[in-house]
Amino acid sequence: MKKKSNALPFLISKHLCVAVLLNQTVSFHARLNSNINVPVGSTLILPILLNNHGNAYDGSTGKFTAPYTATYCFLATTEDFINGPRSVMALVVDGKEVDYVETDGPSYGQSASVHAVLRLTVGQKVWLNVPKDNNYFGAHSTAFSGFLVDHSQ
Ligand SMILES: [Ca+2]
Repeated sequence: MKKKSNALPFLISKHLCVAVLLNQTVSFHARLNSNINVPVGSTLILPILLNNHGNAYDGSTGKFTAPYTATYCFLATTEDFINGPRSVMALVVDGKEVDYVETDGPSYGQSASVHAVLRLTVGQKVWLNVPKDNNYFGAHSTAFSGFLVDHSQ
């Protein structure tokens, strides 16, 4: 007797899983709208949202909240373009620093970037912290981006 194939139910199940995952995407790109000084210990808030697919980035608090347990990529770049102040920022997860950069104080026109590919659980928050004072962030060159890489467990 020929054994009954399980191929069709498997394919239907796989197709439904893929369809669900295709809708579980998230990405954002946020930038400044003016040159700003930020007090030490503050969150660097980027209120202009060129993209916020999935609404995971909050432009009023500057924080990204992981909507799914997944792997995400984050990047942020800044520039100070006056002598004296520097641009200092740290990428943090739930307040814990994972990357840090600063530009040179006496110079100007220097850029610096933080980036990370992170495995996050649903609800974890990622943002840019300003760990030192005497900062200057240029509007035309300061941006924060992130996107979901994959859902694999
Ligand atoms: Ca400077």
